[in-house]
Amino acid sequence: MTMSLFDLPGIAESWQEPLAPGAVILRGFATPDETALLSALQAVIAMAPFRNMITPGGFRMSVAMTNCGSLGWITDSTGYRYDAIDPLTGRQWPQMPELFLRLAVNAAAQAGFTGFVPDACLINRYEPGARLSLHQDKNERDFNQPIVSVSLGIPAVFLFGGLSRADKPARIPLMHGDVVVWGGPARFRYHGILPLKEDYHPLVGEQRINLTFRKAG
Ligand code: MD6
Ligand code: FE
Repeated sequence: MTMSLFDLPGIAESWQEPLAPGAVILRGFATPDETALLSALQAVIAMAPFRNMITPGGFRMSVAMTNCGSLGWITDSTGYRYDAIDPLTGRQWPQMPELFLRLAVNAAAQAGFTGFVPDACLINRYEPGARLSLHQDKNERDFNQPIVSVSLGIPAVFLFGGLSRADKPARIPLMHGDVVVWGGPARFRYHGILPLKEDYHPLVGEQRINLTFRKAG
């Protein structure tokens, strides 16, 4: 019998691409779980629908968001923060699906961050034209903890800058199944997403879903 490398589940279809000190792309890491991830996502958004939040500056975000886990990231006219209650429903955010947690823990470990246990999963939905302007992630309590970011659906161009907003960002394509793990010296790098181009993904349709896992509290 001849066995191809690509018959080895969980190994050959995923590879690491260093992005910067403290940041790595695990290409295709989430692909083996794509179907189960998307059905768990459906259950979450049935309880906590996507919505376009308002920035402290008064702008409606083009990216629609929701959360799962014990804490959720929100923005409104008073600022950015994590909260245990979904302001839209008045209830706690849905529990983080066990598969989400396992994927995030395994991705972090693969990147060298052992002991990462996220309590927050921010779920972003990009439709064509939606974008995320350059920002730093600074609302979490423990900056020694990394962030794990999972891309599903149509491709996006990730802007990956430096520690100053003025640093010219690199443009990194992120595809369905890619996972970025980001911490240590990369934790405060500016980053964003260019306006999404129209495209179609057979499982996800004309959109990109991003899951970002954090230890927020
Ligand atoms: C996105 N991601 O990929 C937006 N933040 O849709 C982020 O803002 C992000 O991917 C911190 C670490 C990784 C990320
Ligand atoms: Fe971010």
